[in-house]
Amino acid sequence: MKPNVNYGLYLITDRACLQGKNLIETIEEAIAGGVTLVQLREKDASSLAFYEIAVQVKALTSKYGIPLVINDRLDIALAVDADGLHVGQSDLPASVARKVLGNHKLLGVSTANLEEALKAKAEGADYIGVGALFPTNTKTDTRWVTLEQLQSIKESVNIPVVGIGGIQESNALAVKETGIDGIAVASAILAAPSAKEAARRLWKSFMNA
Ligand code: TZP
Ligand code: MG
Repeated sequence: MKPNVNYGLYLITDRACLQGKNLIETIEEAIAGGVTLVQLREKDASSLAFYEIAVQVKALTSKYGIPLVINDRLDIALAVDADGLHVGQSDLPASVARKVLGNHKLLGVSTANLEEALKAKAEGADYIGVGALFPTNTKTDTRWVTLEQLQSIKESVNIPVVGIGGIQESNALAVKETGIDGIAVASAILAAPSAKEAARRLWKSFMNA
């Protein structure tokens, strides 16, 4: 069944941010700090490695009752019975992903302008990610979206919108003021000395403002 999703504090995993820390332990800490949704994003893993880590992350998110979305890989999302899939503009088309996933799984699409946002919705996206909003080392091939553009996309597309790219405690309030539904964060949580504390502070900045 498609879960009822709180998009407020959306954790995106990235091994490069971990600086040797254990991925599963760090995700668990982040969940303890208030993360509401996890996207497993493995850019360099073999299919076997991605599958094996996805099984572990699924067990963890199920334990805490939090949805798990798999980045890029429809096969892995289905194989581990994840709650959904997230695709970018160069991945499997959203319409195809929706057809294979059926209507009971979440589908998210990365977008950087209104045209892409409306197309994603028309093709069956449950939510869109919009960015990059601020400078980030986590993804280098980014397109830029201003907070004004983000607000205008949110006002024009009536599905949940999650902001992404360089979001941290210092800018979370400005992002919230655009009226969007959540913040997607990798480094500000995963690379922090305490993922739990970093998530807790972001949660307060965005959800409690
Ligand atoms: N897509 C656009 S920016 C980005 C992705 C995956 C990276 C987000 O990571 P961070 O560390 O929160 O900037
Ligand atoms: Mg992708």
